[in-house]
Amino acid sequence: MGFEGIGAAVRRKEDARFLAGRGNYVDDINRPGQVYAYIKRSDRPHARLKGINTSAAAAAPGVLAVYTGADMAADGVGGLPCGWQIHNKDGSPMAEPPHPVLAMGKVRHVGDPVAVVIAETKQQAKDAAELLEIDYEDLPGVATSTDAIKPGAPLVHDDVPGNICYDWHLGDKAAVDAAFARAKHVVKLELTNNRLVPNAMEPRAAIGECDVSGNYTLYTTSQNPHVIRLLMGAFVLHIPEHQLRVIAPDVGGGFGSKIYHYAEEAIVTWAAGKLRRPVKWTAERSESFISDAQGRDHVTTAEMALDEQGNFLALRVSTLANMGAYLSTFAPSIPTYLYATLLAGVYKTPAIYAEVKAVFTNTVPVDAYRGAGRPEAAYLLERLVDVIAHDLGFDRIELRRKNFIPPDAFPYQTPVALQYDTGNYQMTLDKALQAADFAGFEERRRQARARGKLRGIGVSTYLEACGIAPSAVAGALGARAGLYEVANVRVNPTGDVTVFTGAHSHGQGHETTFAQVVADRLGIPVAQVDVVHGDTGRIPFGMGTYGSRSLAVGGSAIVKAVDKIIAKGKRIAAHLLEASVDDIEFKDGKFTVAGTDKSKTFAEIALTAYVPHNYPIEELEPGLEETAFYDPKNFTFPGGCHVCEVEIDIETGTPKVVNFVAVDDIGRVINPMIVEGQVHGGVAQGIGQALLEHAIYDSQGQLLSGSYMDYVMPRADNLPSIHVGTESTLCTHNPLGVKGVGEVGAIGSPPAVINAIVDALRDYGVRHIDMPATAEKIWSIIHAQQPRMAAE
Ligand code: MCN
Repeated sequence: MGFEGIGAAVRRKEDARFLAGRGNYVDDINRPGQVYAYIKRSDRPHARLKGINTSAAAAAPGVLAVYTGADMAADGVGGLPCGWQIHNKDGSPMAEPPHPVLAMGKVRHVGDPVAVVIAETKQQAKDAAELLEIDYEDLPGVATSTDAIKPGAPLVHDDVPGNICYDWHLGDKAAVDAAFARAKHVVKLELTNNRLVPNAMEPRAAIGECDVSGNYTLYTTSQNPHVIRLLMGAFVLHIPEHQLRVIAPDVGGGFGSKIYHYAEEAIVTWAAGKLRRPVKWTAERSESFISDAQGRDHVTTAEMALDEQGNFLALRVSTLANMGAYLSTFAPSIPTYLYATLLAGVYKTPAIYAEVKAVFTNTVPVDAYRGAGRPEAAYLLERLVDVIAHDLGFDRIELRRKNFIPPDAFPYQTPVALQYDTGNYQMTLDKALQAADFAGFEERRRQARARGKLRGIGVSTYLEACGIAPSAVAGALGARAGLYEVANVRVNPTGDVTVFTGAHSHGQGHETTFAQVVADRLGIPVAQVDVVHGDTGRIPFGMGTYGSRSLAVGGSAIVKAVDKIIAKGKRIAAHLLEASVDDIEFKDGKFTVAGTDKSKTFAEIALTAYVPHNYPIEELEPGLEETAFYDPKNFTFPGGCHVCEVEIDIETGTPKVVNFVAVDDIGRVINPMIVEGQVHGGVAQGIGQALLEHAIYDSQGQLLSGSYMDYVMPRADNLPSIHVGTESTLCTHNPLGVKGVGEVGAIGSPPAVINAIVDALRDYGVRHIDMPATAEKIWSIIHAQQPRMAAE
């Protein structure tokens, strides 16, 4: 056995089953007597629901039941709750309209669930749903946030005037106004952050089950089963938590879209109770496009005030955030506390003021998608810095260096609430520029031109906050739940270990990295540590996985629990070795009396704990199992530099990423191979957002890019070989010194890509191009005018 502890590139334990097709996903699970749900969804963006005739569908072969919103209301089923409350500028709470599980009175987006048909087979349920007679009265719809706030725009919710969910702000407006008044330069940029469809590899699925005693089990594709149990049990179905078990087994990716409590989970659980048969639902891919929460969708105006030398004096930001038709579980927090608080980025801008209006539209609800708020902030800043350099003639690298928070300024208090603990932005920039051979770029540009290609290079120096979050801070900011994490570490009598974690792994490799953390601390092989997650019946509690929190928060809870195990082990060893507990040292899996060769192995201590023939039974309970909660003092603040090099084909406008370098400071690295994979995945999604992906609605709210024919996912040939480097400044407030990595790729990369595209098009007078920078958009720019270069 080679070194397997912290820092070792241990191969993923979970791949033994995943690579052999032996995963156990929700759709792989079939319960005895199981029946199938098909959900009839609105095919129109906005309509009054005048009536639903279910009789033909109910009489169709194999059908057990057809339910509508009225049936659920009659049973006292509540609406889907929102987990975060934002307050308006005047202190009043945000508009929080009801979100019925099945539509009541109106449908508000394409995909809004209208009725559920339950039948013996999936096909029977689907066929019967065709027989539902739904009497809709179409209403005018509205799809964009800019249209939704226009006077006279259709109201998505009759009692939400102007479609405004909230009008919120952060920062010191007076200081910003004063800085703008005295500034030598002001540079303004308007930009949109395109709407995305998460597209996890495994579509969502759920099975509800109810036994004779009224005990419910829900199998679901969730990133946080305990939160689903809490929300669904307490607010929607009113099932006591001890009678509701939620299991999220293997989950094939989530990227945020599986955090939330969705209608289908409540539907199958409730229907299982009514029918006393297990009820299964699995989304079809096209259904996922209109029923999974989508991501981003910001329209922003940003202005920077600068002095003559290019020092940033103040930043003013105004953003419209499209919430979609209803508030998804975390949605209100994304364009506020996960976005505006990040607007300092890596820069020492002294004054910042941001206003955010969240707006309802007739579109699919929007919520956190990989990065959640932080990509929007990083994109805004890193585009703005390049535009400043362009407009005022500064060197884009020197402008960044000049405005960086210097390495000796930490801890650094930003003007937008966050206090960064550590970072070194000069270092990551230097390493990335070197790895990308930035200095040699102009020669590559020249060579490309000779081949008929336009070549550009783009840099982004981003920062993010993750490892969500200190509960007290989150609570003060409107979170309705705590954000700690829980670990239970059970040492079995023979010295192997089972770790029960409240985090959930759905691609991140926790079974391996968490085992490494434990193995490292206990001096035992990784194979001796089993990590259990995703089952409220086995794990004490948990807040789940999102916001790149699992290692920093969940891993820290594991460390705390392991440290309690070691402390107890020392007391047992002291008894066995007839020494004082203060003299016992624990190292490399052995408890030793300091300065002697008297020792006991970890396995011997474990066995003694369970077979207490010679044990301090008066002072110590037998067994070796500990639970710990960890509530972080602060977020962690990964930052770094991404450099992207593109080539554009002049004939077709097709952009190709030819080189990508990501140098990220993620604190101490547990498993470099997994980290590299996480960065690769994030960068792939960032390149997808920058060049290809776009959820496009027509003006009324009909989704036009609702399948893979129209919504372009990045494919292998859109991606270069990605160079990943990690440079560390250690997090100062968690015991591992780690920062999160799960989202950095998706946060740092989009501005690097767009900066590279704009750089490639510099001879065409391009100042900005909105994402996605498709071949069509680029072709239009190239062919709309002659390049300045050619004209000169
Ligand atoms: N890690 C490490 N050293 C560090 C930081 C992390 O070895 N310094 C390891 C961790 O132990 C873990 C992995 O890297 O195995 C990711 O850790 P972390 O940054 O804590 O992120 P989470 O585990 O909380 O995962 C959430 C994050 C988010 S928010 C999204 S979105 C996302 C992502 O992870 N969704 C993913 N990566 C994904 N990867 C896959 N395959 N599928 C998804 O849905």
